[in-house]
Amino acid sequence: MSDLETTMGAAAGAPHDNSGGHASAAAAAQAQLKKVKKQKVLLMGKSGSGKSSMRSIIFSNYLARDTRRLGATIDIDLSHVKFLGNLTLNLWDCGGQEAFMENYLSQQRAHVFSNVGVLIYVFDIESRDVDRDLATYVNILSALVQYSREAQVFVLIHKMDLIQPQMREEVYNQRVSLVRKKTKEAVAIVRKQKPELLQQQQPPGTPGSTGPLSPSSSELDIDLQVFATSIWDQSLYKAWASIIHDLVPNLAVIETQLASLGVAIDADEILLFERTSFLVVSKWTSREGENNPYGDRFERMSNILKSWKHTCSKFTGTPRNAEQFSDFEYKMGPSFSLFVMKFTTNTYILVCIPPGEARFNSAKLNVAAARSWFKFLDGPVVPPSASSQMLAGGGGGAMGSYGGYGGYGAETGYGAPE
Ligand SMILES: Nc1nc2c(ncn2[C@@H]2O[C@H](COP(=O)(O)OP(=O)(O)OP(=O)(O)O)[C@@H](O)[C@H]2O)c(=O)[nH]1
Ligand SMILES: [Mg+2]
Repeated sequence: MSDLETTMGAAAGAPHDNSGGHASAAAAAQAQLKKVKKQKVLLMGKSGSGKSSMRSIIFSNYLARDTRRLGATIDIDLSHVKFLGNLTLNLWDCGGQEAFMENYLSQQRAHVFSNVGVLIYVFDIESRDVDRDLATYVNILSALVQYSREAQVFVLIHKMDLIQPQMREEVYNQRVSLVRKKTKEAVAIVRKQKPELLQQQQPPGTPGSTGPLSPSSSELDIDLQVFATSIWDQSLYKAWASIIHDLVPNLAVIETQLASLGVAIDADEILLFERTSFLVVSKWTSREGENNPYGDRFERMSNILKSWKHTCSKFTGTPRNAEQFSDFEYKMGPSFSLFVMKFTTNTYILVCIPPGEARFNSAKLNVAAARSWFKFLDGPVVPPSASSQMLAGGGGGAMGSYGGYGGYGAETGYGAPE
């Protein structure tokens, strides 16, 4: 295990790393680990398009069939979702009935569209009034660009299960090209309306501000990501994992640590899941593992594990949001072995390795031993002064530098709907 600790320590910038070049990298990594990130996420789209359904399945352990009981959202349903110890999503599920939409675009405009990190816009593929849906989308996007031009935009073409399988690709592609066209239109509208709109943005020089734009500036161009989704299959997990991926703090550190662990235990693949949603936070694949022909295996595993969790709940009589299992093993004869275990407070880890009992057992022990190097996933690390107190007389053990939930507490409820 000492080799593993050395590799992992270097990756995390652990306190016992004394080399000059590593020291600054370590300091940067440490500084990054201390941050708690809050992100305002707007979930918008026409009434009945499936926004609350998705949110309930991903974050509140609903089964797809339970969503039939959901009523229409009145105004804005605001929830604070703790995603890992150092990321909180302020999820604004905005009821999509026309009267509400008009209100967001007029009276509540600044309130709704300011400080947005991510907009998730949901289109119901079965909607009869596509033109009207697209017009609303353009209005919403214009308001977003006006108040939060750095926001990321994800469009979900939803309820794809209602389209015949052989038609899906064609229908989806048509809709995507329409959405892209309308996105450009929205950007053009905002460009035309400048510079008045720009005056309402953050003044130049404030952090995150890119300053005034020239009329020819391309900074308003939106990096749009579009996904085909349905609550009835794993596509939902693919889309939401992509949305979450860019928001996860310390991603570079997580990826480096995961790669070090993967190499140390000679794994084929490692996936790190958030414990409630089972969304993939990060993954590492060996060269051998990259030959795996199943490109959708990550979201499939999210879906399978979530279903497994629900099944455990059903047969043990425990609530669905309780922790349902700590360990899951699967040995596929001479092909591969796999285990999923509770990793840190906020995560599960899946490890896929070549077959062999000894290899399997030692990988499990090593993964358990590597836990302490991922403690930062459970909250910001304690400041260096407190950390050195913890280390006093201790000698730089793995746990020494991480302080669990330090400083992570009550929600401020930023921007609760009026
Ligand atoms: N077939 C199918 N039905 C879905 C899907 N997603 C959601 N639904 C159904 O669509 C209906 C409306 O879903 P909601 O999630 O309440 O819609 P909403 O977008 O939140 O609506 P508002 O709150 O009024 O804005 C529910 O009966 C869901 O079961 C899907 O992927 N496929
Ligand atoms: Mg709703």
